[in-house]
Amino acid sequence: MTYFDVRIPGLTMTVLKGLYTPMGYILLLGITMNHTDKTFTISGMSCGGCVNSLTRVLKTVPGIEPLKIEVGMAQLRLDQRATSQAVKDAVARAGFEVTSEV
Ligand SMILES: [Cu+2]
Repeated sequence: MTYFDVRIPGLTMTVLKGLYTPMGYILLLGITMNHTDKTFTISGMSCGGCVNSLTRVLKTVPGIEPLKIEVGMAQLRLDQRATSQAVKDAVARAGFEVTSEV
């Protein structure tokens, strides 16, 4: 079984490539999920170490995909599994605080 993601603007699809037939692989559509991109302003970050620790924590949260993380801000792709509160909680676990989001 091979899993891979197909990314189309506004849509993320997880495709399951599973069945091998005499004709070759056939593709099975697994999950279709909408996502939104949001930018969070974050206080308490000061260096690349902060960027690394925040990135590490955010990557553990289902539905959060870090797009770009810099000192003071995180641009994230969120699917329906991830709420703003989940982002705030994860940022707090990393030792920082969300001050605004757009
Ligand atoms: Cu730091």
